[in-house]
Amino acid sequence: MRECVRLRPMDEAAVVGRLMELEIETPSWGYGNSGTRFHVYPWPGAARDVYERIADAALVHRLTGCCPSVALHIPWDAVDDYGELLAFAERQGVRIGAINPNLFGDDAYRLGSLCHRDAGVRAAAVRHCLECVEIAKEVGSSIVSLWLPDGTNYPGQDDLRVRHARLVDGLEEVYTALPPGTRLLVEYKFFEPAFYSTDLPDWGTAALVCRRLGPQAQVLVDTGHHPQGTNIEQIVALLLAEGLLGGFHFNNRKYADDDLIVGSIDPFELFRIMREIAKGGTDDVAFMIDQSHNVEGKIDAMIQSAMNIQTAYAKALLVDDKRLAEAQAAGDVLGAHRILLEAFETDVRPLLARARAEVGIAPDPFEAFRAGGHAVRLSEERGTASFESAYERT
Ligand code: LRH
Ligand code: MN
Repeated sequence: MRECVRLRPMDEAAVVGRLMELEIETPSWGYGNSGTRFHVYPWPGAARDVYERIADAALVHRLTGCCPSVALHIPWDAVDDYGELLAFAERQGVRIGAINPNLFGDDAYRLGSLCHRDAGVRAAAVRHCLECVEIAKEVGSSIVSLWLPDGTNYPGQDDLRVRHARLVDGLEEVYTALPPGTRLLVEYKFFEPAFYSTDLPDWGTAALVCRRLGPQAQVLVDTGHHPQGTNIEQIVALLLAEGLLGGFHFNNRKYADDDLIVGSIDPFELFRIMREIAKGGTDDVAFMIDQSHNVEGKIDAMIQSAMNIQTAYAKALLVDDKRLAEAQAAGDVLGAHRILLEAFETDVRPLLARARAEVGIAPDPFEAFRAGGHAVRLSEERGTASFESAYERT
């Protein structure tokens, strides 16, 4: 691993400046116990309600310095008084970010939500999205982030073109309710829970729908929602070029939508994605994490995730643009490729530690979490199973 050569001051300052601008939103649903269809293994001290989830998100921000907002999922995070919830979040030191409607957690949605054959179910789904637009207003959020599981399991089960028309009709009703400055992020996914057709399966369908809706609609790229072998950074580059990239749901996968820690399986892919971001033109791109931590601690997983994104971004910012452009112009295929590798193979931990020190953050937030005894404190405060059993052995 090439030691991070001490960059000329300007360079390092510029890199650190861009790095410190990076804001990563964490998902409330990543702090609670979650699992697979096989089992949910409870984690001692895991957050049990929206207030504890926001408190844990605030702890992650205090320890990393780069996670100032938390996304909510409705009704998982529903409360009677959103003003009180906003005040609590502000007291904790975080903003409330994207509001995620839930169009999968209701029996009525067996055959879809916005694309359901029954007008009553479609209307209920639209009403839920409009409720989320109102919640966004109440908590000062400028993003409604929509994923819908709609699809079919067998050929012939429903008419694919008619379902698309229903989708567009439903989204248009939601879009028209958006206050100025609020964006609707449209999240696609190529399969699951539907296993034959998905009504919003890929970036192309999401982009077409967003173009039809208008400028406040943009595409959300969940990095776990593509067929194996998909060149995600090329999708990102294209959506940026078209002004259609609204945000990310960062996570990583080995097989399907595994929702593992971002950069944990393929850090070079994350670097290539952040390289497209480092090239600029990404002011209003929302960097959000969307993961479920089934066997590991929730807070330390979120801290490691933020650190992995910072690491990939720091390396991406280190690419020698001038030499790269020259090699590309010269058609020097491997020369150009190696310039990218130089940056990827740079150990940016010293640079990140210096950048964190400048803003009073521990050089390694993960170690700071462990050394701070937060996990044991939270398990005692929340009266869950003794912690030693899980941690002592680690
Ligand atoms: C769907 C998804 C979506 C969320 C959910 C928690 O797979 O990525 O973003 O609503 O996970
Ligand atoms: Mn997602």
